[in-house]
Amino acid sequence: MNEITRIRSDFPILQREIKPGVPLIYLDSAATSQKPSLVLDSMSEYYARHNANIHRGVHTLAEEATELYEAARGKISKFIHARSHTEVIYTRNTTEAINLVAYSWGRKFLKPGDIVLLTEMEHHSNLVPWHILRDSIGIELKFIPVTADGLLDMAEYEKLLQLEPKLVSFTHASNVLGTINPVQEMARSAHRAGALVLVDGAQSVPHFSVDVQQLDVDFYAFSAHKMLGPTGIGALYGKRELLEKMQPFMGGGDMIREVRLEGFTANELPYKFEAGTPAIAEAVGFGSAVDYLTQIGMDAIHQHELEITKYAYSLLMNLPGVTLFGHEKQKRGGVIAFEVAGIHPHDVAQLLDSDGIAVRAGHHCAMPLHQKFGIPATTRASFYMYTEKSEIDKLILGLKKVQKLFG
Ligand code: C6P
Repeated sequence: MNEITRIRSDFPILQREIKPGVPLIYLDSAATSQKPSLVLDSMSEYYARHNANIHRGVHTLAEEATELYEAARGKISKFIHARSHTEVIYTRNTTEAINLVAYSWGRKFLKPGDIVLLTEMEHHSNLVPWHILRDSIGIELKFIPVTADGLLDMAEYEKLLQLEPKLVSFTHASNVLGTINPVQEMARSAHRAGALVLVDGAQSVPHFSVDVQQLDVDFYAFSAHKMLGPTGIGALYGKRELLEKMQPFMGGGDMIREVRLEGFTANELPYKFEAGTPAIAEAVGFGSAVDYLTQIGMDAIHQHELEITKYAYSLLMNLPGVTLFGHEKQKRGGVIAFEVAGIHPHDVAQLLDSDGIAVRAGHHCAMPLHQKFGIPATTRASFYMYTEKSEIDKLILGLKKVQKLFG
């Protein structure tokens, strides 16, 4: 059995047929990844043997559940190379992690007229929280432009830094262009200009090794469901000294040390930001996802995806009538968004689905980026550790069939 066949056998859903005789070809991992048995089994085992509420009981199950929940945090912290597990806050997803920073840091430390610097390639989850903050406290938003070939305009970035923004917030990897941004270099420049740095890691942590200390970012947000884990849980990494100074995000149980009728004292990190009963089984699944990724090795995963992406890019590029977005030669992540001349992306995706091929069509929650390129929508194929070259071949055949059908 070769490595990819062995990996695929760990994912029950990859054995599925979409209809009799039509196997699933899952090319939508940027939307959400599939889950290996290790993750599914750990969650089912948690409910079958250890289910209880955490941090609240002294009985055996409560202690076991708490231990599992915190052990998962430890694994996640190690995975992204945080200094301490206290710098890893569980959130619902990347979106909530970014909203947490906008609310808990932004509302406390930003004043009217302060600048937050974003980019034109952001997902809505790194745009709208800042729009909301602008509308409520009067901050100003500026955007690093995207070049015609899908990279951030670094010269323009350096100029925008002269405006002394308080925060630079940008994606590590674009979910449309596949661009991998130079985080370390950008963070260095931002810090030199006196700004903090928030990175949206939704499309990076799942695909290559991330070291938040080496990158020297202040905040880093990601979701479990894109990295083999369950939906409903994600994480925010934050430097301890910043998290300490921020106001709580939501109020309720677990995030307090003491409550009086007149007020409360916030709990220590990371609990200060985790109000109410959290997603416990999901945290356990998140921890198992990290175990699985570590076992395969992030460098091996990245290498496989680079190869698959290069293969897909070269075949798609040579398909007449197909236009690809993003940089051709730049090392890029495993997503390729494209247009098929004269055919709406939804029709492309629907017809591919009849051959069992799952791709995404639409603006991929990056409407401003699509507007920039003057198109309402694209079709997007995205890859992961379990994607095989034969699946790319089937995508190409599927696209030729779509083109033939539309004449
Ligand atoms: N992009 C896609 O199909 P959540 O939904 O919070 O887990 O992740 C949001 C998010 C943030 N940043 C980037 C770069 C993303 O790609 C995503 C999710 C999915 O592209 C769903 S829209």
